[in-house]
Amino acid sequence: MAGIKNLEALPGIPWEDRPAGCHGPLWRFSGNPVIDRNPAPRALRIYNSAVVPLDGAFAGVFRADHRDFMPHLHAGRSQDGIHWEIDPDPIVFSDSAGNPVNGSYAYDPRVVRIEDAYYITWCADFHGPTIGLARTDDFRSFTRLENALLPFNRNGVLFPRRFDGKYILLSRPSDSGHTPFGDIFLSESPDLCHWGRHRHVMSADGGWWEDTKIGAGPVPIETSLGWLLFYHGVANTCNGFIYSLGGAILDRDDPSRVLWRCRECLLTPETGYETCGLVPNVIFPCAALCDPDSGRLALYYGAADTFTALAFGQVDEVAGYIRANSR
Ligand code: BMA
Repeated sequence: MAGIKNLEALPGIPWEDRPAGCHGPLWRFSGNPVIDRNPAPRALRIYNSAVVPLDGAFAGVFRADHRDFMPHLHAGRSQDGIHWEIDPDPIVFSDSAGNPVNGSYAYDPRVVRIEDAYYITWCADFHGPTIGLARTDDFRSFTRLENALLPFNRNGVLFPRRFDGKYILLSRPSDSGHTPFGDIFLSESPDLCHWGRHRHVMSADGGWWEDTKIGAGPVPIETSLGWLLFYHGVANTCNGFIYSLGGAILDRDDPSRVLWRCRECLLTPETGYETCGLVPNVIFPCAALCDPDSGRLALYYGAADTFTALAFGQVDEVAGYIRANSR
């Protein structure tokens, strides 16, 4: 059994029982997509977005592609984690002196609670894509911190607690375009400003489904077995990239050590909202909610760079599946 550690109870987690005939460790929500096309006046699409529990309900930071195709981050709120009210305008980030410091684009956010604050990491514009970092307490005002890393980098994901006082960040060094390579690395910081002691975690050297690049997805989930990490794994085909969902378990004390990595993908694009959209065949996980009492998991993912969708599972079953099918 993989018991969930260091998370508060979440009895209101979105949930639907496993449908008959589903044999994998995860199943899709029958109400998908939870965010459809044209979800806000300025947004054509919302996908690759992050949600967290907040004050008995849910809050999130959403990737909203505006009508000129430029991605921006919008805040949003929900009572049930399924029906979302998205702010009409992008988040305005301020520096510590209160001056606005938005860049030209912002996409693929993750949100993590560490102690008493929420931190957002995203792909920010700094002479090319790199990892932006901001803090909020209420999802209404947001303070921008220093960018974590140099360009080019994407898929920055913070762990939800410190290790010996140090913050830990996963990231995926990349190029400035639609990167045809990519491994997951780890960096640590004493203050969320200075990053170092970089370590390699995993390479895109798995099976055919993930032989092009990989990138960390939601904030890792601490279990008694280790850190449950969902990630996207990318295959290249004559018709372009295919993004599937993978799973691994990292050592609890040293998360640069991979204990188990599933040799199969856990979900691959197969339903209409995953195979048909702006970019077909993309499952891009960015957030996971867990209830430690029931072991329930609700995984949020972007589908086909167009929709936001939900999948469900039981944490101990998923972790057991990864371990049993480890490469
Ligand atoms: C990646 C990022 C993601 C996107 C994916 C598939 O490089 O740009 O935002 O979902 O490609 O297009």
